[in-house]
Amino acid sequence: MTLRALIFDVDGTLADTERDGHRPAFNLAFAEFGLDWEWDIPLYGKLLKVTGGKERMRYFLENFPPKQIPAGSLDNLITELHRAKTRHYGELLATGKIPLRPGVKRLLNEARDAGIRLAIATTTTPENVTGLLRHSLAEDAENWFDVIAAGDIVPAKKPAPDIYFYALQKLGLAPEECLAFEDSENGLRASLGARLKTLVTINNYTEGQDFSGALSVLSDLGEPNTPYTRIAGNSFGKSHITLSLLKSYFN
Ligand code: XBP
Ligand code: MG
Repeated sequence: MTLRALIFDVDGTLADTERDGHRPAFNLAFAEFGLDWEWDIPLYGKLLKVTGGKERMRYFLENFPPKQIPAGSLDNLITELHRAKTRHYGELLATGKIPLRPGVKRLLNEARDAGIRLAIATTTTPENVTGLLRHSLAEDAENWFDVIAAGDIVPAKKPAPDIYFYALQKLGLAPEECLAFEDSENGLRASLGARLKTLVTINNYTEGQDFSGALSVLSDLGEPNTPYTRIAGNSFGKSHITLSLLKSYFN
């Protein structure tokens, strides 16, 4: 089969959004609602077990119950908190201080030049994706992607494969024609569940997770002058991931 499309996860893969983007945005939303909940860096690492911001808040309340839980409908509270969190996250993105990870822009440009299609498969909201693309990649970057599969468009979030099935269906491609990029075990379970070859680039929150089944596990995509570090799998003997290298998986 020929490689026809690259499908990217967003959080942790395109950019290190979790620690310095989503986490502070949740905390700003909690403060806005007069809640003394505070998700510090280690706690957030535990909460990342669950994908989806609304689902994560529910998991927090059930497993790390704070002293202060307002009366009334928790579902409504979570919906409103998530709306506020998404606004704060958008404002953080607009500062342009959340850069893309090494090699991401280079590889996206290379794929576009070669006519390889691009797609997104993420559990975060569509506006968070377009905000990141606009502020960290290019003003028109939303149009670089044929499909942006995001958020509640499928009911079951990663590690369920549904968001990848959705992206494949919209692309009109078979999994054998695509390659996925992920940073987390939950993400990898989702992409492998959709039978996608997957390359993993880790970050501080996901190092040490189980990445069995990945093509390769790397520190990042690398750049010509700042090579990636190989954690597992094929090292290719290269410093950075290129399209021709990815195509070698399809021969
Ligand atoms: C990302 C997530 C998201 C973000 C927060 O997972 O789990 O929930 O942390 O985004 P993945 P929302 O990278 O596997 O897609 O608050 O918009 O859900
Ligand atoms: Mg991710």
